[in-house]
Amino acid sequence: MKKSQKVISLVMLFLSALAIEMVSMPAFAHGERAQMASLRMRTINWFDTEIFHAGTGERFHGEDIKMKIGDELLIKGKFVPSEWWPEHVNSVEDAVYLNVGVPGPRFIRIDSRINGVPMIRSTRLEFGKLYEYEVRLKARMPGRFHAHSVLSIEGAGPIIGPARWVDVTGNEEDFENSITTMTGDTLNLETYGIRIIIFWNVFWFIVALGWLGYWFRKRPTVMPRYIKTTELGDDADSQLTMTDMIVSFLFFGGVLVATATGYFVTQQLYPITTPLQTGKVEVPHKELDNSVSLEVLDARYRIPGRSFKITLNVTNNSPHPVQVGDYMSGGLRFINPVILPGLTRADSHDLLSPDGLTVETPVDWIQPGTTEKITIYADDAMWETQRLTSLIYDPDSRFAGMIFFYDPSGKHRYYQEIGGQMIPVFGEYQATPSI
Ligand SMILES: [Cu+2]
Repeated sequence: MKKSQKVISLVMLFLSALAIEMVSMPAFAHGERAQMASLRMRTINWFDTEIFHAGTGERFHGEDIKMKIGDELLIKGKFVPSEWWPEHVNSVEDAVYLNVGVPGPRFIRIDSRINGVPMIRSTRLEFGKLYEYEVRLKARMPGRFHAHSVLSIEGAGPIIGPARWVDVTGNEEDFENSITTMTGDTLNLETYGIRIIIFWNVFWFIVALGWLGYWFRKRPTVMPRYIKTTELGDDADSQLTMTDMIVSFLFFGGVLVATATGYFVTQQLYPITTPLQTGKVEVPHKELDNSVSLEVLDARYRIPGRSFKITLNVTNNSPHPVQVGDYMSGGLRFINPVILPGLTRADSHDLLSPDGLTVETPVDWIQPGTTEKITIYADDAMWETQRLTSLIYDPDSRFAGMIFFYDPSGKHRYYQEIGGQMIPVFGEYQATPSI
């Protein structure tokens, strides 16, 4: 290589290292916004999410949740798999696993449940039904993490729910993870079996190196050998010497002996074992309360105003007068401050718009037994900053979300999923003909 070429390649190397460094700067988010709008709006409707320190019950409103190594974090909430689930995304009816999104094994999961059923294994869910979940974690490593609830759906990937920043301090050495087995032994899961794992990995690595080393030593391999065998045709076997045969036989015999020895020794040391359980667990679902029913008449998204307008008929069959308090879609929550005043964001990443919802209604409260036509406007720059406006580029312009009604005392709440066709509007709402 010439000197100039060397300099050029060094510069290139430096530049690519710099580029990698730049794109891998500390991540303050991890792809929440990268998922398609339709995936976030029309897959899992997460709501009532609460993430807090399980020991002290502290919410740490407006700041990170502060924890020490060994402290427990509780994530709980509700979700409804959308009735408007996109056609191209695999369904929750196949296999779903309740998970938590944190970068690596920063926590251990102590318990996780959907509608009270332990979620050690996967399950199936149904569209339009209500599920309550709970995940209990124990802090294992220090650091600052964005802890999400996640549903991992077979074929569709992880669908992430809301998150809170969790700040874990303390010494990693202090972490304890001991369990008592059914046979009464106490095991430290952090170190249990680690020696034997290292032994077998090193053992097979050496065997593999020896095998490759034998075939690659001195003589021409890979392409030259391939060409030679092709040329020789039926006589290709003549390439193998007697030594090759003996060495191969020794390797083969050795591998068999090692595997069998490993098996018998393990049987001797651990006579009682159970295989990993892989079946699916059935979860009973809950029905949504249909006391307040709705019919979407029209839904429009006004692009310049980042404003979403839904006109709907609301029929109140509940015993209380009700009005819309909030609307949630794609993880964003728009609040009607007339009904729910004084709400503030839990932290700077909370996707809450405390006054993002305006309700145009002929009556302050929709009385029991009546039907009213109302219009709600969900307006906030978050539509843009959370990249949900890309919804209008989807081949099927559809939306979904959860709408929440409250009675005047605030004690009764009714909620439904709403969804349907969404029409983009490029000017003012009035400028478009009504449908
Ligand atoms: Cu996050």
